[in-house]
Amino acid sequence: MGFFGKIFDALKKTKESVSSKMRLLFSKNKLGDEFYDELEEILISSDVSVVTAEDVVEQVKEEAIGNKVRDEQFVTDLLKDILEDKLNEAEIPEFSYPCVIMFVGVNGVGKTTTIGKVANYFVKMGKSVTVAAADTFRAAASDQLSVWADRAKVRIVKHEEGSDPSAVIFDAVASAKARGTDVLLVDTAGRLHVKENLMNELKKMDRVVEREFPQAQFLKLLVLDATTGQNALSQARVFDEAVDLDGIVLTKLDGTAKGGFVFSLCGELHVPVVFAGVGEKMDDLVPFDSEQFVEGFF
Ligand SMILES: Nc1nc2c(ncn2[C@@H]2O[C@H](COP(=O)(O)OP(=O)(O)OP(=O)(O)O)[C@@H](O)[C@H]2O)c(=O)[nH]1
Ligand SMILES: [Mg+2]
Repeated sequence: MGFFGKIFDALKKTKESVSSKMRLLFSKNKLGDEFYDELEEILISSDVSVVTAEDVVEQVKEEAIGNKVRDEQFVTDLLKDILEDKLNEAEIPEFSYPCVIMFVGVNGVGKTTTIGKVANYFVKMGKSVTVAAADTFRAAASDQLSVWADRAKVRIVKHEEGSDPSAVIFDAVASAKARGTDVLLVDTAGRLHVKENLMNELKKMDRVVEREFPQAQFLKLLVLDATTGQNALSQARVFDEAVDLDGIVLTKLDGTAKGGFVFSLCGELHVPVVFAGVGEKMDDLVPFDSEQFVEGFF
């Protein structure tokens, strides 16, 4: 791991792309309308949404004019501060125990892998963990989760393929309550956010936890593939409407050059990023760090 940490290292591709454009911009332009237009374009090209890019550049403009300073370092530092403020607009929830965390998201974003990593994260903190295989839809989904449960050395509750996911959650909650488990992690089937029946199924699962385990902290985390870019925002909006998200896990940060949508997630949707996945192995997960993310961004 490098000096700044895993999030910083994972953003290498993003940083290369944004930094070279920034260098070019500073080399040819004085601060002025053209400069700010190009700055906005650079942000948008790394998947910052138009709304957020406009807002950020407007703030840079105001500060820079007010301070009558025109040097590169000043503008860069200013930009970093403003971007970090965007990330901090959504507050990361603190875990309290017992706690149930349900992982939702579209197909293949990394939900099951993330549960393996998060299980390991809590085990290392000395917590007891159970995972629930409520993806009863995809063939062998529970086998995949079993492999992760073995690796992290945690219990798994599972039913037969094709059974009702809410019934799995019901049993897993009963078992967690009976054993005094600290953390229950629920895997769910990948679902397209545009499929209404699948989103309704999610609401049903949500209600089971609310009803059966009111004394637990209940967090719903959306798993987003960081290589998706701005489409991730519309996924987040729809899942947030369906189950009221508490946070995001950003996966595949190690392969993306499109991390800019994260500023809009926090700044426009006010949903915080809780964890970041930076590889395929069990230890490749870190609590999100906004300062590191901004430093890694450019
Ligand atoms: N590079 C990288 N790969 C990841 C990361 N997280 C998950 N993956 C890979 O993404 C692929 C899909 O992961 P899964 O965990 O099966 O995704 P899922 O969301 O459970 O998929 P479905 O259950 O089919 O919806 C696997 O090949 C993982 O190894 C990450 O942080 N970095
Ligand atoms: Mg899965």
